[in-house]
Amino acid sequence: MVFEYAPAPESRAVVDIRASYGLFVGGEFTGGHGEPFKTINPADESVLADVACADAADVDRAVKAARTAFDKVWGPMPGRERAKYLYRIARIVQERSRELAVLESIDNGKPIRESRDVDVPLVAAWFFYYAGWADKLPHAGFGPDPKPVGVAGQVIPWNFPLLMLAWKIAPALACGNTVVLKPAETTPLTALLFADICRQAELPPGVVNIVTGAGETGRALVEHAGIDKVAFTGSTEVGRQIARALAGTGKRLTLELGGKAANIVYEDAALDQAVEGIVNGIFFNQGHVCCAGSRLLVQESVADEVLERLKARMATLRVGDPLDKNTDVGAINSAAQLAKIEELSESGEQEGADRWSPPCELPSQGFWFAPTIFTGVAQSHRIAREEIFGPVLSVLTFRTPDEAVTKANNTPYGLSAGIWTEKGSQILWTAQKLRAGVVWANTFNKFDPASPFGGYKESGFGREGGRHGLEAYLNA
Ligand code: TXE
Repeated sequence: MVFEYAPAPESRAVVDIRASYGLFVGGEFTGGHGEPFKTINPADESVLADVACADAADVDRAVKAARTAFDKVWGPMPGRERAKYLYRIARIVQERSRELAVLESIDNGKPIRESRDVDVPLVAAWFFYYAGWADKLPHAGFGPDPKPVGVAGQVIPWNFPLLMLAWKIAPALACGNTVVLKPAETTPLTALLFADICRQAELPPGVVNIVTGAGETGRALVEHAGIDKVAFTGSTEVGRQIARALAGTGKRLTLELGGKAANIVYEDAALDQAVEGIVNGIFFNQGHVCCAGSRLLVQESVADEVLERLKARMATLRVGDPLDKNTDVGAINSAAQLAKIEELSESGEQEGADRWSPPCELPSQGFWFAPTIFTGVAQSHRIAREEIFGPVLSVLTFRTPDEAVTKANNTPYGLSAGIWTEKGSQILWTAQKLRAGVVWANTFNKFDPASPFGGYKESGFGREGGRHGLEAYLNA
């Protein structure tokens, strides 16, 4: 199947999707012993490819390949040599960026403008950034002789398939670890294209292994005795299961789980800028973002004004074909996720909140949900407490800064938050009181490889990004 994306002649990208894809183990693409599964295009429900499924024996092969590569090649290799491979991977990602972006949009449903301008450039940035660390570890305050942890088992979700892969693989490799990574079952294709990039970069076999499959494959990986460190991004529920399974095993663990971020708008904020931040905070990537600004907390005195401007802005959002470069909001990643968003939205109506969406014609095939806001939301409503992970914003109001902070912190999660005000002192006061791992001021959803990212409370523990992101992968 050939997909062509050509917004302009000079940026033509052709992606030829093979009928079937294998696992990547020990530098080779191989079959799996589990039942192959289909990955579909969520924008039209067409089948993209059959993908091999790794069972426990396949996972064992991958872990052994990673161990051999760790012991014989990658662990002993000087940091400056490892850096060369990471730089090479970063450059190939840039060279093949259009192919990666098209494949990501087809398999995930996200708009090409996001995969092309955000996801893929950040993937390259992550590899460039951690390549720069590889030869500096002994001089960076980690101790005189920091050692890699060993073999890392990494399980990632479907909302940023390539970017989550880069967040996991780049720091692990920079520190001298080898990895076995499992992408999500609804978005396995770009991880396998990345495996091809590893081959092209002549990365030694076994340093990166990709095992595809669903939860059973993930479980076999994280529970494998040959794994030294587990890194998981996904639902809080599965995070809990993994933490329980790993208790007492001595394996290192980092968890990046769900969120219910508050985006706080004070009355003195630059309102148009704040409205852009609210829209970006919840509708970027269809709201499939763990740090999405899914609760708007707006000061009562400006609430009507903000809502009016927000609705006017939402009416301009273009929902539709992910491969159209004018699209703002793409497809929901899966039927299961769509059902979850619908169910929670219905609960919002039943519990008494007011639902609003701009007029918007959704495609008849595929998984779609119109950008939606709920007003009149109480803190006790499910839509104010549970992660919806879709393009749905719950609006609450507050009178005083104390009330804003109390409401913002009234959640079991603590991944991110946003503050909109023209007063520097108000930003500092609020940021200090918020129990969230990332706090943005007068912006939202900004990511940089040098910034640590991670949560408080049920959003997990450990930090990814920056110098902090190395700590999880070093015995120092
Ligand atoms: O997550 P799962 P799902 C939230 C979001 C979403 C909900 C459910 O609210 O609606 O979770 O999404 C693998 N051992 N987030 O069901 O199941 C699985 O194959 C090991 C927030 O997709 O957690 C996939 O690769 N691995 C989140 C990965 O875990 C297991 C991103 C995530 O899937 C496993 C995604 C097991 N027992 C969902 N069971 C975020 N923090 O960004 C499943 N997996």
